[in-house]
Amino acid sequence: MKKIFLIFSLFTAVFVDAQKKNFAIIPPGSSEEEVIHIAASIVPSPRQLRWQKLELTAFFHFGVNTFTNREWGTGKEDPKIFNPTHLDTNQWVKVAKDAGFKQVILTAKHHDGFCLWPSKYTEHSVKNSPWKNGKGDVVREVANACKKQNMGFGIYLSPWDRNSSLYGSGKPYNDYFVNQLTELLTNYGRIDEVWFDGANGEGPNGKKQEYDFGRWYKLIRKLQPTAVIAIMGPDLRWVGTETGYGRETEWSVVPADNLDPSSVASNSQQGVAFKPQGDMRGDDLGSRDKIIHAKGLVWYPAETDVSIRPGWFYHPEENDKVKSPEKLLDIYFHSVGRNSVLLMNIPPDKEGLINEADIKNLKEWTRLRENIFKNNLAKDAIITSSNGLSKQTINDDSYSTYWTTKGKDTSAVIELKLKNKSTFNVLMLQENITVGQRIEKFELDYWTGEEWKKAAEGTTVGYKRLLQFDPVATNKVRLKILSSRLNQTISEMGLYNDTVSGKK
Ligand code: FUL
Repeated sequence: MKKIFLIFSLFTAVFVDAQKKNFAIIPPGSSEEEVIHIAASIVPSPRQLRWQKLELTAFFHFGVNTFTNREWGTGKEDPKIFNPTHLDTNQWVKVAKDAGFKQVILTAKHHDGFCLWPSKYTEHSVKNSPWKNGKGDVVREVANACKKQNMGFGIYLSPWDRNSSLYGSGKPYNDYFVNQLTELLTNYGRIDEVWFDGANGEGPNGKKQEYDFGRWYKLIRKLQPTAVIAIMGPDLRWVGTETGYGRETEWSVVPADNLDPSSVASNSQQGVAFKPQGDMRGDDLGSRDKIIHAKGLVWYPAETDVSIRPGWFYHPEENDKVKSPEKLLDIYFHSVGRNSVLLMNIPPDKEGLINEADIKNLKEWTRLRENIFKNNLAKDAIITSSNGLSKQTINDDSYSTYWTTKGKDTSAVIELKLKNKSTFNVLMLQENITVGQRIEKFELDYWTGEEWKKAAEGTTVGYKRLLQFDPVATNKVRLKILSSRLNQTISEMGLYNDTVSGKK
């Protein structure tokens, strides 16, 4: 009997797992409640989940602009200007790793069309530069440094190419782009992220280039199936600003009305059934109001990009304008702490090194973060919950174990009796997104000795939510989950004392 039960459970687990998808087409005539339940059951694809857990990724903008002191090159640069004197990609990757970044993305080709690798398909590249007598390959050096230091590696390949005479010609340019993409996806080992930005200028013939995104996505899925495709891609969306600040209410499930059933059937194995559409910059992309009339829904999480300096490329006159450690900390709270991954740009200088000014601020930022988050005051708390299961897992330091409630319970109270009376001003919450993103409204209360008082309140949680509030001193708190789309999960909960930021 036990055996039969086990086989049945395994079958159900596999069956239920097979149902878990990162998109859904809403059956016509679905009730509001049915739509909300479908939304709550959409989960990230394995590649999206891996990416979300990175939390911090770094951008390296480097190329001819580094030498011309521009932000956007014209494509008419002489390749001979590219000549870093002390290029050391191990230093770049080490600086990023020491600051807690888990992956880096290199601008293999920016809008100027200059390739940091010796592409066979253009003369506008490192092969015609004096650097290493034209025998160098920056893409290879960064890829190797990442392998050596166990870091993820991604490429930025600008669709807009101001150098190529084919730009604006339609298919011939798309062929050229596919050739370059193929070089990058086949010659450098594992690629973890491919970043396409949206800039699309005029070609030399005055025509606009129509990008064949569908063809590019299929190529990436074929050659690098574990890579996420970002921004102008189906896996990650741009948060909508370049400030480093994400949305207060950040849903990873958003409407996708262009999910067409026939392309879902033929393309979903490759994960390219969804093509981004519309403006994703509003304040609210995924609330009930936004999704109840959707024809389709998709897991499409936000990536928050920002530069540590005013520009994306290195400019010597900005050495004293590197963002301060306190500013970087504020950005961390409002990006990683708002259900997003932070992609921070740290541009190498003309020598081919990360500048001391950036290193100094990154080091201090890292020290501040470590100081705040090393001591979880909820660690040894005694936990009780009104209606929850596995409550002891919310402070066990393991993301995969989680507290949850039964099917229809969409509100709950979790009480924590702390080991000692403590002072804190930061709450950290994590939902287990392998189950879905569900929490819509929560509140943190603390016990004054006589009564419960509200310390903070929030809306979405998602992979990670950090909330800052006025310091409270107490030995008892309660987390009230006031509204959720289905039974909610909490993987981890933390309470911390931040003496740097103050109230936000
Ligand atoms: C934008 C580009 O135009 C900027 O130069 C930079 O690369 C940024 C990350 O994306 O679209």
